[in-house]
Order: sequence, then C-alpha cells, then structure tokens
Amino acid sequence: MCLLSRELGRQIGLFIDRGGQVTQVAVGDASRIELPDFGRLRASERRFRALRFVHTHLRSEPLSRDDLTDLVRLRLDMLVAVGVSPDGLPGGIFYAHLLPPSPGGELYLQEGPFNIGMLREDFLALIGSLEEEFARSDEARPVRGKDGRALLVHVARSQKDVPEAERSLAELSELARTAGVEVAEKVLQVRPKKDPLYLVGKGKLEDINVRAMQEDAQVIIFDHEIGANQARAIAAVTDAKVIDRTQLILDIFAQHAHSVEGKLQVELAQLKYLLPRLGAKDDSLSRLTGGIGGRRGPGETKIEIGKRRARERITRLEKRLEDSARSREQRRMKRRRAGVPIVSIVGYTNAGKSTLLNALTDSTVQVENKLFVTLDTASRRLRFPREREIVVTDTVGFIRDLPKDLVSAFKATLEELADASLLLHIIDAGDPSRFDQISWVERILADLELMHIPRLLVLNKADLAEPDQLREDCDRLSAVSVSALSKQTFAPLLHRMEESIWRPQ
Ligand SMILES: Nc1nc2c(ncn2[C@@H]2O[C@H](COP(=O)(O)OP(=O)(O)OP(=O)(O)O)[C@@H](O)[C@H]2O)c(=O)[nH]1
Ligand SMILES: [Mg+2]
Repeated sequence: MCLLSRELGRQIGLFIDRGGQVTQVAVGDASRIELPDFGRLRASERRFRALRFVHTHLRSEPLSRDDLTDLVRLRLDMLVAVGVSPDGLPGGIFYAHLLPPSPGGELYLQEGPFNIGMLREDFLALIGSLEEEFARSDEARPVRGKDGRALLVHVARSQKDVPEAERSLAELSELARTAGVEVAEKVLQVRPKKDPLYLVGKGKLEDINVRAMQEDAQVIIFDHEIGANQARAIAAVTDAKVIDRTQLILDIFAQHAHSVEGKLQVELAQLKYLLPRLGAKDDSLSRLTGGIGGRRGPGETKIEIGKRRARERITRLEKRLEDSARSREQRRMKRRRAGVPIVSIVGYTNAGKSTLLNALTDSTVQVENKLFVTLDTASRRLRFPREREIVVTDTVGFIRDLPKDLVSAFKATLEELADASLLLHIIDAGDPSRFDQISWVERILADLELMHIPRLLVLNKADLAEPDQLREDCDRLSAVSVSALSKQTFAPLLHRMEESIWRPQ
C-alpha cells in the first residue's frame, strides 16, 4: 500500500472487516479520500460498523478533521492513517476510535505516532471492550423527552445582532419544548453572510454534526428557513434529522389541531411547505420532511408522498376548506344580524389570550404555558350591566415570521376577525421582547387588512411585570394593564371596552 501510494501520489485506503477480509478499496488524491456512503447507522444505536478503515497519508501526520468526521459519521470500528516515507516505506501510524459518551467528554481518542513494529494492540479485544462500554453507558442514559433531543442553530450577521439572535434562540427553545423536544444545546454563529448551501459554513456544520452525536441529539433545528437545495446539502453532511423553524411550528400545529377544520388547515400548510421540496430522488429528503420523530401530519399526509399526489391533495383540501368557509360565512351572517358586538382577542402566542377569555366569560378554554395551544377560535358571551352583551372570541396566537403558508391556510379562521368591533391586543407585559412582539402582531394584522378595526392594547401578566416599567409602558402605548389570573384587575379593561363599543350611542 505504501509503495503504491508513493508511486501514485495518492492516498489509498482499505476497509477491513472483523474477520480480517478487505471488503472495499478506496483511492483518493494527495490529501484526502472520499469515503463511500454506507447508508446510515443511527447514532442512538450503540453499534459500530464492524469495519475498520486503514489508509495512507503521504506525510506522517495525524488524522485530519475529515478523517475524524468520517470515523464519527460512519461509526467505524477504527480509523488508521499510515504515513508513507519518501522511499515508500510505512512511517508514523496514527489511529482513532470512538469513545463512549461521557459528560462533556471527547467523542474519539486518537493515538500515535507509532512505528509499525510498535503496534501490539489486540484490535478485536479493544473493539469488544469498547462495545461493552457503549452498551453499559446506554443503560445509564437518562430518559429523554418523548421526541428526543435537538441542537438549535442560529446565524447572526454581526456581533451587534447577537442579543437579538439570543432572544430568537430562546423563542426557538420554547417552540422545541412545546413540540416535545428537549434542547441539548444552542449554537450561535456570527457570519456576515449565510453560506448559500450550509447556512453555517461547511466546517461549522461538521462541528455541529459531531456535537449532535456527542449529545445524542437526533434533530438539528435551524432558526432560519431552509430551502430544498440547502436541505439536501446539509443532509449529506449529517445523519441527524434536519428541520427549520417553520417545520417546527407546523409540527406543533399538527399536534394541537383538534377541530376538523383545524386539521385540514394544518395539513394544507404542511403540504404547501413540502411541495417545492419534493421530487428529489434522494432518500435523505425523507429526513427533511414530515414531523419530528417520524410523526405524520394530522391528515393522511405521508412523508413519502409524491409531487403529483401532493398537488391533488392540496386541491382537495382547498375545496373542503372552501365548503366549510361557506357554512362559516352563514354563521357569521346570522351573528351579524343578531347585532351582538364582537370583541376578538389577538396577540402573540402565549400572551395569555385564552386565560383572559376564560376569566372574562367564566369559561374553560384550554390554557397552557406552551406556544400555540389555541388553534381554533372559541366564542363566548360576556354580559355588561344594563342588559348589554358582547361575544368575545379567542384566536390562534401570532409569532414573528409566521410562515406564509400557515397564514394562508388559516385565512378562513382569521377572516372572522373582520367582524369584530374591537380587537383586544394582548401583550405579555413581562416579556423583554414585548415591543418586538407588538410590531409583529401589528404587521400580521396589517397583512390581514384588519388595522382599521379599533384596537385596545392590554398589557397582561401585570403580576409579573416591574410596576414602574408597567406604568411607563401603559402611558407610552395608551394601554390598560390586567392580570388575567385575577379578576380584581379587570375594572379598567371592562370600562375601556364598554366605552369603545358603545360610545357612538
Ligand atoms: N403570571 C401570570 N401568568 C399568566 C397570566 N395570564 C396567563 N398566564 C399564563 O400564561 C400561559 C399562557 O396562557 P394562555 O392563556 O394559554 O396563552 P395564549 O395567549 O392563549 O397562548 P396560545 O393559545 O398558546 O397562543 C399560561 O401558563 C397561563 O397560566 C397572568 O396574568 N399572570
Ligand atoms: Mg390560547
């Protein structure tokens, strides 16, 4: 091997099985070898490939980062580099093998240089004991969130954008938690321009891949939209499932959709997101689509769905949604004729909209400290003094960069907002991002052409806010403050509502 390598000026490598048989030969260039793709062993399966890879290096130098990434990626038994001396004799030998997970520990151990006469290690005994150790550490592994662990990745343009990036990552963590995914680590990279293929640079992505394996994370979630080409390029580097923020949100929506219409809307949004990403022969695409943990959409959407079927299904879903929009329109007409004023609660997700609806109207809409708990509108009656009555409706929460497909899928539900005589815009008064959140909500309201409806800003969770700050915010926004948890705080809100609804009379 060494002689041939020297003659050719190329690296040569052998895959050797545990019986000592050479199963494949690979030839590279002077500085690296592209290893064949063997299909995937899941990192969580604590097995080795039962193959070692022995290759030449034209200089006696340690294993390169590519080598070590291959070791981890392919879960090889061992990766060996044999240096070649100028006269074609074996020089320094380096080898590396995987290490069982340890807290913050290294993923592999590299040893060397050895000269060939010094190699006394009993390879089979070594690999046998390593496999035992892996099995033991597997038993000791803590229980994971039901859909596994994830690494979150965000690219910030400059140091100046880091605080904003951190807030965005914090929100992404909340989304992951809501989806049932445990966050293993957050990765923030500063680079002036996103890499056109890998978003982070390729080297950084390889590091992230190694971290994912180290952390036993099966999912990598990017805080940015990933296009079809990017998804494919990224999938070639990592074995983890790769999804973007939109898919995570879609996944949450799929879990939270209860009504027939809600499910149709979410499935439509998922298909619209998938469609441009379908059609590649690459099997890796199945890891880029569909929900976390192999979950499917709420409807019959299969991850393997073909482009044509997806298009047909979209048409069918749109048709069914149109039908339900018609009956919804009839209900709206009836309500309009009855002349009962409608007050719609809107706001950023988790601001406390449903809690407020419940407290105002003594009802029991589901409330949870998670994002996007409410997907279906719920309407309840609220009686004011002097026999006056209104209907209060709760709506799906909004979020920054709400996926376009999701907005359009929910258009029918959101159209009801047009009937409101007043919008209560609920804000989490204690959230450091509250002003950003307000402008995101207003941007979405503008997209929905609802800005002409009178709006009342309500700073909720007053109990969690700093009192001085709260007073300042109230003045600045001419908002009222409440704590949806205690009805004693409602008087100013009820007063302003009454004033706004019945002032004309
Ligand atoms: N401390 C405090 N917590 C509140 C208040 N209002 C709501 N919460 C909590 O905030 C969390 C979210 O409340 P929800 O009413 O589900 O919020 P939402 O706006 O309907 O959220 P989505 O439907 O998920 O968009 C829950 O854990 C509530 O108990 C409040 O005034 N004070
Ligand atoms: Mg809600």
